[in-house]
Order: sequence, then C-alpha cells, then structure tokens
Amino acid sequence: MARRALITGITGQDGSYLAEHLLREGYEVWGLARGQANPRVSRMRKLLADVQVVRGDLLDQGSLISAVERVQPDEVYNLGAISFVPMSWEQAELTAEVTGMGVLRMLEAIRVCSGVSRGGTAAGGQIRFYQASSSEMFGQVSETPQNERTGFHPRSPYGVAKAYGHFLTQNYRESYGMFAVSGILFNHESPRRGAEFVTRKVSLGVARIKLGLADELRLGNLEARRDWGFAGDYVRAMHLMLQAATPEDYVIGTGRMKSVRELAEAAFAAAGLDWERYVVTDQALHRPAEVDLLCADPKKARVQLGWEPTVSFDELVALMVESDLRLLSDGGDPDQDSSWP
Ligand code: NDP
Ligand code: GDR
Repeated sequence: MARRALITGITGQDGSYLAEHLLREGYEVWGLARGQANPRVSRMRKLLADVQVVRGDLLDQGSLISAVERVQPDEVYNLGAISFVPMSWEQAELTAEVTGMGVLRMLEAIRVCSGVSRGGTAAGGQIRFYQASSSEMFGQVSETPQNERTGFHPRSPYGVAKAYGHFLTQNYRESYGMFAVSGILFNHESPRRGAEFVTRKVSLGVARIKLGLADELRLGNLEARRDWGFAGDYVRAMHLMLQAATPEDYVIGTGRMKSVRELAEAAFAAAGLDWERYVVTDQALHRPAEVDLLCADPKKARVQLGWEPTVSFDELVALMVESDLRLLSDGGDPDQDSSWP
C-alpha cells in the first residue's frame, strides 16, 4: 500500500514542491486547504491534479482532528503558517494563533487520533510529524554559522511564534515519545515564491523593468544578509528527516551568505541591466527589528541524512529572473495568483 502524507500549507511554495516530491516517491498525497473559495486551491489543483484536498484550518482544532481521522496519514508535514515576517508585526496575534498555536493544534490532532494518552511516554503513535521551523528563530545571532545547538533570539512576532512551535514539537517528542521533528530551514526560494518576499520581488522587478513595464524597484535594507537556497532542494530534506531511524532536528541551508545588495546586483545582471540605475531604497520598507545576517551550518544534515543542496545562488537568481521574464512576456499576472510555473 502507498504511504499516505498530509501536508498543511499545500497552496504555498513549499507545499507544492513537497507534494511533487512525495508523488514521485509513490505517496498518496493529501493537502489541507482552508477557506470556502480560496483561489490558491484552484491554482494548486492545476499543477498538482493528483493531490487530494481535505478542508481544515490551523485555527480550528476540530477540523484538524477530522482531517487526520479522514486521511489516516503515515506522515504529517506542518507547513501552514503566516510566513511573511513584516505581516507578523501588523497581525501579531493572528501570527501567534496560526504560526504558533497551529502547531499545538496539529500535534494534538495527531496525539488524539493516534490514541496516545497524556499518561506516559508509551508507544508515541505511528504518525510521523514534521514542523517547518525557521532560521528566523536565531534572529540576532550569537554565533555564525548557526547549527542545531545555536541559541534563539527571535526578532519578530513571526520568529517568536516559530520558536514556540519548535519547542512544542520537541516537547511532544519528549513527553509522548512521538516521532516529531523540526527542520530549521534557512531562506529558500523559487519561481513559485510569493511576490512579497525579497527574491521574488527583485526577480519580478527586474522582469518588469526589462520589458518596459516599470522604471524602478523600491527595496528596504540592502545590507541584510541571508543564506538563500532552492526550495526544491529543501523539501527533499523534509522527507529525509521523517525517514530517519530516530527523530531529530536539523539545520538546512547552503552555508553561504549574500546581501540583498548582491541579490539585486546578480538579478539585474542576469537580465543584462545595471542594478544601480533602477534600485531605490525606501525607509518605509525597513523592519522595526531586523535580522542582520543568517548563515547555516548544514553539516549534521549532510552527514546523517546525506542531504546536499544542488542549486547555487547564481543559478537560483537566473532561474527566477528567466521564469518571471517568461511569465510577464506571456501576459501572466503574478498579483492575481493565477499562474504557477
Ligand atoms: P507560503 O507563505 O508560501 O505558504 C504558507 C501556507 O500556509 C499557505 O499554503 C497558506 O494557505 C497556509 N496557511 C496560512 N494560514 C493558514 C491557516 N490558518 N490554516 C491552514 N493553512 C494556512 O510559505 P512557504 O511555502 O514559503 O513556507 C512553508 C513553511 O515553511 C511556512 O511555515 C514557513 O513559515 C516555513 N519556512 C519557510 C521558509 C522559506 O524560506 N520559504 C524558511 C523557513 C521556514 P492559504 O492559501 O490558505 O493562505
Ligand atoms: P525573511 O524573507 O524575512 O528572511 O523570511 P524576506 O525575503 O521577506 O526578507 C529577506 C531580507 O530582505 C530584506 N529586504 C526586503 N524584504 C522584503 N520582503 N521586501 C523588500 O523590499 C526588502 N528589502 C530588503 C529584509 O529586511 C530581510 O532582511 C523568509 C520567510 O520565508 C520566512 O517565512 C522564513 O521563515 C525565513 O525566510 C527563513
């Protein structure tokens, strides 16, 4: 019988790549989708016709229990979240509820449906659980690069909510013997990245300028440095973590850091343009508290999981710029969420 996976956040970037990966691996894939007329669900269905949809919301405990009861998954990947850091200051409570408490609700749904009692650490149930933790938990870093033992100092309500989910996942593993793990993933991008994140904002901006649809690109802090990889590589790591003999947390990243300035330079150069002619900095796009730099030490994942990234920073930037040039040349509208390469 095919193994069965349930993915929350199926309409997001990672949900789509993970679903494709698991379908290739022979899984029966189910996606949890919210809302009664969510346009992102139809976009997902166009790309991933073989994914089955179950309705549910990370804000609604009962819906998660029903979803787990219905799907009877072998593996649950909790990717659903409010994931855009600036939004977490504007809607801090909602971020805590979805990105933080949502983890508690999903773990409880699994615990209840697996018959794991509060009384002890017994069997821990059969369902394996993956939590999408984030390098944003490191925040103001105490050491570079960051590994699984680096302390957390989150700098946004999003980072704080992720830290709660991270510790809770660890706690359910220790309290109930559940196979529950967190992947501490550094920034990963793709042509399916939401247009609000800086890499996609830049690749779309470059494409618009190249095609004469815009004449400038407004950005915030150009000095922030991140460890950027390709999302397709990172979802393989999620799957590998759930196939390991023991439940453990892993840092996933490339180990290389670039600044937003270098990102802009590379993206404009990929289209034969000089970034300095078009990029305008805007103080309004700076954050109340910034994460200055993040850089992964992914050694544990390499040694224990055999995981390695396959796409370099320059390849990733070129891939995204080419994809957006194609999308806009074909009349696609990224703001309408209608197309997905
Ligand atoms: P996206 O923002 O692309 O996707 C987020 C998903 O969460 C969407 O499918 C969205 O569905 C869903 N969602 C939002 N609110 C709810 C809710 N109340 N109940 C159920 N689902 C909900 O994120 P990514 O794919 O980039 O990231 C996946 C996960 O990994 C997230 O948890 C993110 O925080 C985390 N992460 C991402 C990194 C990255 O660089 N991409 C790095 C580290 C961690 P809807 O269509 O309904 O809005
Ligand atoms: P991040 O990604 O906050 O790291 O979170 P984002 O791409 O939004 O920002 C990266 C860095 O770029 C700087 N920046 C800008 N960012 C945006 N969005 N728009 C701008 O115009 C701009 N100008 C400069 C930011 O200040 C920041 O320093 C992502 C999300 O996917 C999270 O969900 C995930 O957990 C982390 O990556 C790891």
